[in-house]
Amino acid sequence: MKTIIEPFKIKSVEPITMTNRVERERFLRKANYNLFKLDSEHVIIDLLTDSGTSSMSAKQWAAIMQGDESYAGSPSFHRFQKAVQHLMPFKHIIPTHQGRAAEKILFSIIGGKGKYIPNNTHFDTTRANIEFTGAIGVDLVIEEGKNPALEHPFKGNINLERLKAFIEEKGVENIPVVMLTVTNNSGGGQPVSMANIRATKEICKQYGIPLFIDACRFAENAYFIKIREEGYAHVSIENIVKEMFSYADGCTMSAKKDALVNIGGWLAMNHEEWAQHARNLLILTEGFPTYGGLAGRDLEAMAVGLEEVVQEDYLHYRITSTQYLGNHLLKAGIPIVRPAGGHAIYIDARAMLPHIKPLEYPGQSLAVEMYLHAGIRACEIGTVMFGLQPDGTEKEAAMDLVRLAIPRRVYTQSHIDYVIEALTEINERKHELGGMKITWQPPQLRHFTADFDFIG
Ligand code: P71
Repeated sequence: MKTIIEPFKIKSVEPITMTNRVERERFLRKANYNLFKLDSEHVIIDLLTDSGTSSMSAKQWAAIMQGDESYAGSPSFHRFQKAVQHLMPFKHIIPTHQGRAAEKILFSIIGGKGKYIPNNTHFDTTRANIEFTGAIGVDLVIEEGKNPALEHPFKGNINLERLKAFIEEKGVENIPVVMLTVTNNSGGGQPVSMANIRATKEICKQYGIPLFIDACRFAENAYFIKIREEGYAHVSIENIVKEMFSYADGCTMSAKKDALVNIGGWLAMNHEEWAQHARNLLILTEGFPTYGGLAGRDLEAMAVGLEEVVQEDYLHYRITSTQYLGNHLLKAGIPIVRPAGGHAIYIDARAMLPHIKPLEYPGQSLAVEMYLHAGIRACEIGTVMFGLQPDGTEKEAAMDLVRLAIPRRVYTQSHIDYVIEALTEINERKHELGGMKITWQPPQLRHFTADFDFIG
């Protein structure tokens, strides 16, 4: 059979409120053309993020009822710990309420002025937590990873030569860890190959530097290894995941992605002293080490989510349905970051709307039109997000993208067909789209709260 079906039946549904263009114009004007400021009830298809937006399974909801809410030593913690260690056999598993809490704790321990943390590409919360300590985050993704139109099976790979040169230049003593983000979200949801993880570990070993994985989308990365890397076609996803983590000394995790839950995360590692220190900080900010800012029921939901996310039928559907969206957009002549990512399709708005200058925010203009035309909410990842410099000046970002992030197990193929139809129609009259301006902005992270208007 060629048709890829959702490998689940729907037991419980949430209504989508249908709106028309006139209503959406009113809602968006009220939100000052910032999609983050819309009420989600006014959105028809919400592709703002795949984080925390998954549908949980009947088995996860059942596990929630098993949650033991004891302050200390809950059996829910032990079930959670066992599920994590089954895939990622680190000695210390420290639950946190989400990914950035794990990052905050880790970098409070190992960051600081004069330190450098290399990665393929740091996600923005990771970079922000590194910089908050005075350390510097460095992106060393391969050159192919920076070219949106170029096809390469593992565009998330780190540049091994540059990593080595970087360690030599800055000195081992100034690099507390090397990181790899799987899949590379900021680089288009692109995977890292097993060979690249293994070679990164070799370099780390040579210099005595621990390797940490930003594990958010580990299962999607494992599936790409299975279908694209020689020698893995017949290896189970579980064993691919175990091999990936066998090269690492620790990980940070936002369970809001590949643990299929709405809230949760963890920090894991083998290092005894760092773990001791991390638990002390955890008690200070998140909670006791057997719940870490979560309820016992959340730990149960993560334990079941980790079993479900490595199932091959699920991953086949997940990756293939994202590719389905990407392929149809390409067929309609819409430029996207290629190949399709695991969790999202990134439209190259700068290439699609060459008549809009980067400083007039082509990505924002496209995202706004997607909402007005069809009630679809996407996220600008470009000059709005990255263009504001610390000195208050503005500069065009490396790319102007619009991310269509796909929540896990939420939308069916007809929802995706609706998105394809809407974008095809917008593309046919793309010359009508105009530039935008910012009428108010905060000093940092302006994309969340800035006000916009059309130019002219
Ligand atoms: C995404 C998010 C969620 C998000 C965060 C900030 C602004 C907008 C959206 C979160 C990630 C991530 C990676 C690779 C760490 C985090 C933080 N991604 N690493 O893509 O993608 O996790 O949200 O649980 O704190 O929409 P956290």
